[in-house]
Amino acid sequence: MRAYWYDNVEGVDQRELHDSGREVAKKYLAKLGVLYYRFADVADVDKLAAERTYKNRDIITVSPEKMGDVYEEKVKMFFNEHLHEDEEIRYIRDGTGFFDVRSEGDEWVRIQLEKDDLIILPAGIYHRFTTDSNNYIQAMRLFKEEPKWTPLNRGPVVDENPYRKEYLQTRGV
Ligand code: KMT
Ligand code: NI
Repeated sequence: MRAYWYDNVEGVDQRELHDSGREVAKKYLAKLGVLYYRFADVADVDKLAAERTYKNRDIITVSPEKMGDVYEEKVKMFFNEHLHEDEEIRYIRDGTGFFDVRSEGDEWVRIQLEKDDLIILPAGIYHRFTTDSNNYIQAMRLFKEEPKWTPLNRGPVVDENPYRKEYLQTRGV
């Protein structure tokens, strides 16, 4: 895992690094409510899932080989800024990719993930996902019984969502 400020350069594919060269500390991610773990052993994931009452999981592979013609479309869709009314947990099993999360000042922080990285995005944080220029990631998605993580795209209505408001309140941002 490495986190850094996104460079906001336009006209460059979302899958490029967009590295401003300014690092973001793990501690700052924690302040945003974003938690990071490195687990080589799936038993550690089982423990975390049990503690947070996650009961189900699946594996998603995002690649042109797996998705065929819809790959490019999916990659664009994952990159729409959105939030969920529940936390989002991803455990990377293979490949690489980026989660971008909004900072207190509404800037993008880019989080680069690889195999054995596990990330927890809190409910209500605006974020987006993309593969990188290798166009391949495999991730475990953890679900509670009834996940409420339909993507809610950013806009005036979602800005008023109670989970968004609660997020801003608990983070003091
Ligand atoms: C997400 O939350 O955007 C996804 O599930 C994308 C694939 S998981 C790395
Ligand atoms: Ni999401």
